[in-house]
Amino acid sequence: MTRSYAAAPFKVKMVEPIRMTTRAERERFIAEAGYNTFLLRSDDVYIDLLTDSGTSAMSDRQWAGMMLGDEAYAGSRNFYHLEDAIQSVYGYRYIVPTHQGRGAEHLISRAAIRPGQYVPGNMYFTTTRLHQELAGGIFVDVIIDEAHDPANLHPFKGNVDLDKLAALVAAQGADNVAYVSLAGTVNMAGGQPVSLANVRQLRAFCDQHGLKLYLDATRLVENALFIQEREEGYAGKPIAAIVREFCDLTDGAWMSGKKDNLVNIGGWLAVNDQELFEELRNWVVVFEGLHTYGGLAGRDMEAMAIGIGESVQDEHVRARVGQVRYLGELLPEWGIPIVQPVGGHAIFLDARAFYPHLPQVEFPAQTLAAELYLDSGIRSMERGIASAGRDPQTGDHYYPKLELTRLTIPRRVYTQAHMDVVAESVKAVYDARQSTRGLRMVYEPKYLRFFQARFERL
Ligand code: P61
Repeated sequence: MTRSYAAAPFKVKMVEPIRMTTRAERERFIAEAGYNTFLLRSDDVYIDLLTDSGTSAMSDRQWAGMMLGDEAYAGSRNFYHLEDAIQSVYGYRYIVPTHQGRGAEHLISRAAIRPGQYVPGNMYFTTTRLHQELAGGIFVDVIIDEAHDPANLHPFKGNVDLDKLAALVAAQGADNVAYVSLAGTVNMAGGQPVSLANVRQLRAFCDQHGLKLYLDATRLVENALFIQEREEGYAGKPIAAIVREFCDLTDGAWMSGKKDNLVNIGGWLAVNDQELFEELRNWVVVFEGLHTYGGLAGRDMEAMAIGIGESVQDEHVRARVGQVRYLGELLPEWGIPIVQPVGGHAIFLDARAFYPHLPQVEFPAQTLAAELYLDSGIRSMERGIASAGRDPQTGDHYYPKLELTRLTIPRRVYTQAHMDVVAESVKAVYDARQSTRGLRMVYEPKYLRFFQARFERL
């Protein structure tokens, strides 16, 4: 038997207590939170798998870097460290810091989309698509069909379907396509990777049609591990080399530093085109802050610069994805339906298969997140119909094929024993599935509704 869980390449120096609550307390907390795990207080959560965003544990070197913050309004030395780190790891020429990923998405969408243009992408992400739509773009999903099937074992379920892309370009004309929006890995598909062969084909297609290819690099180092493990010719290649090869095939990237880059806050944009850079650098001072801090403190830029270096170390990525996989291997043994193959940052429970008696309009994935919290105080996140929101053109719900509940693993935070506890709780909720009732939405915000929506039990 091969063991997939590589021991973490660190030891623990500081701890943060967490607290277990009683079932009676949790009944009250989740009702007060409108059955929405985003509305729980973190003090009332036992194991917090809401997200891996901004929840990583920083290293001692990163904390030391926090003490070296140069908090000058302009020209902070930490900005230059960050610029060096991004240029040397990701390879892009021009860098714009932002307060987090969506700040970068806002700027690139504004600069690169003309109202009415199409934006093809390998599955939507909530904030990415919203910024594309707010800039007047029309998002079109061009991911391969396999990505929409939780049980399909395709090794690169994040790949773009070139035929779908070609059909869009043929129908609308390349001039009406703003750019190709490529994410590696694909969050909403289950943290699924894109192969380098696919990016190479995509690059050739874009060159042929004069299209730009922009990358969401938020979890690219995890994508690089899958390439190392699964793609022919990459077995011995370091993660850093794979990341660089991937980026070199694209025209620019936006980043939520809160994931791969191992910081609690931060993001960036990076492009190779000088004219576009000048436009982005102009917009950043309007919405984020001066172009040498972009809404971040100097200390945050320093921590991110150091985090970028740590994030591409092979042992780190192997242990990180290995821990996710460890949890992913426990659940199917009990017949629990999850998205396969297991992705880079999370286990996604297939709520449709979990609760076949609940129609999608009764929010099965939201229900499952609430039930897990009730059982054990574990916090997860809905990634189904509530997250998908509404079509701005028709006003109707989007009905995503995937109705998932995400157990997201923060980097360098929890132990293998925590993963065992999570698995046992999922099993307990699974065993009680037949008597579980759904939810109805009683409060719905206009944008990114899932963050603040409220529900009641049916
Ligand atoms: C997450 F429920 N992700 O997964 P920002 N691109 C990608 C992301 O995963 C991402 C951003 C851009 C989060 C936080 C979050 O619907 C939600 O730094 C692939 O969060 O602005 C963020 O980066 C945006 C949770 C975001 C959500 C949107 O948990």
